[in-house]
Amino acid sequence: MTIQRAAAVAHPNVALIKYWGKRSDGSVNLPAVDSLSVTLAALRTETRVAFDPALAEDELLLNGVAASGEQVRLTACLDALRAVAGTSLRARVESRNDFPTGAGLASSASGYAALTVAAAAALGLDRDDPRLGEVARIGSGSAPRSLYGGFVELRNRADQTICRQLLSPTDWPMDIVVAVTTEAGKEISSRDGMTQSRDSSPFYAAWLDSHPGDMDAALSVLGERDFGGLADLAEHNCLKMHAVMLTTRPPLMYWSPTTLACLHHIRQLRKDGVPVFFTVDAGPQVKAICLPAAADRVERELAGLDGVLRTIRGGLGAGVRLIPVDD
Ligand code: 2P0
Repeated sequence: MTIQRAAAVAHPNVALIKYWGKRSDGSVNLPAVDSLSVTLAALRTETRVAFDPALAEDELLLNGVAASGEQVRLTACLDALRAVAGTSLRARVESRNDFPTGAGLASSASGYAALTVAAAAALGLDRDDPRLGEVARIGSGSAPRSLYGGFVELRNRADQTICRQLLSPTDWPMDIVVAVTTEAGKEISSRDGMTQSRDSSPFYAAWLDSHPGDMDAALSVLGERDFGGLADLAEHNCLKMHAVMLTTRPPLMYWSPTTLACLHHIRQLRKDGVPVFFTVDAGPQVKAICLPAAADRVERELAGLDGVLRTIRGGLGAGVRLIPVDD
C-alpha cells in the first residue's frame, strides 16, 4: 500500500463572544456555550499528514519537536476521522506555527483545523463533509471556527456543533493587532482550566445564563456593522470570562501587568475616538481589534508600551485550504 499524503494551511481565530466550559467530560469535547470569532490572517499554521502502513501509532512533530503530550488528543481526533473513512492506517503529522505555541494565540484551533482538513484529504474525504467540524472539535473546541474565514459562529445543537461563516473578510474589514507580552507557553491548558471553572467558580452559572443574550446581541451589531456596539459587547464578554477564570479554585490568572496596561491603553484610545477594542484569551497576549484606518496608530501605541515584546498585525483571514505536498 502507498503512503497517502496531504497538507493544509489554517489561521488561528480569536473569539469575540467566548467559549469557556464543557457540557460534559466526554471525549467528544462539546462546548457549554456558543461562540463567535474572527479568523486572523497574520498568524499561520502549516500541517502535513502522511497515513503510512508502516506506522504502528500516530506520530506528531510540532515545530520540529516530538510532541508526546499531544498524543491523546491527536489520536482521538484521527480516530474519529478513521471511523468516517473506514481505515485503520496511522499517521505521521508535522505541524509548524509561525507564532508562539500554547500561549493564548489559539495554536490548537489552527493546528486541529489544518490537521483535520489535511488528514481528510489524505484519506480521500470531501472537504465539505459536515463531519469535519465535529472531528476538529474533538482536537480543540475552537478548531471548527478556524475552518472558516472572516466572522464565524459556532452553535451547539443537541450532541453536535454547527459552525458557519457569518461575514466574509471583505464584508466588514477589520485589522487585528496582537500585543505579544510573552513567548512562553501557559501553565494550565484551556481544557483543564475549563473543567476547573465549571467545578469551582461561583460565577460559572451566571456565565452560562447570560451567554445566549451576548450571542443574540452580537448577531444584531454585526448585521448593523455597529463597531461601537461590537466593542462594548466583546469587551464585556471577555471580562466576564476572565471573572469566571479569576474566581476558579485555584485561580486562573492569565494576565500579566503588561496585559492590564494594554487594556487601559486601548480603553483610553477608544475614549479618544479611535475605533478599537480589546480581547484576551487564556494567556497574557492582548488582541486589539480595530477598523483598518486606525491600525497604524493602534500598533504604534501598543508597541511603545513597557513589556510589549512585539506586535503582530493583519486583517481577517481565510478558512483552511489545502496546499501542495512536498515530497
Ligand atoms: C475561545 N478559548 O473561545 C476561548 C477563549 C480560550 C479562551 O477556545 O479544551 O484550546 O481543546 O476545546 O479550543 C481555547 O480552548 O480548548 C478557547 P479545548 P481550546 O477562543
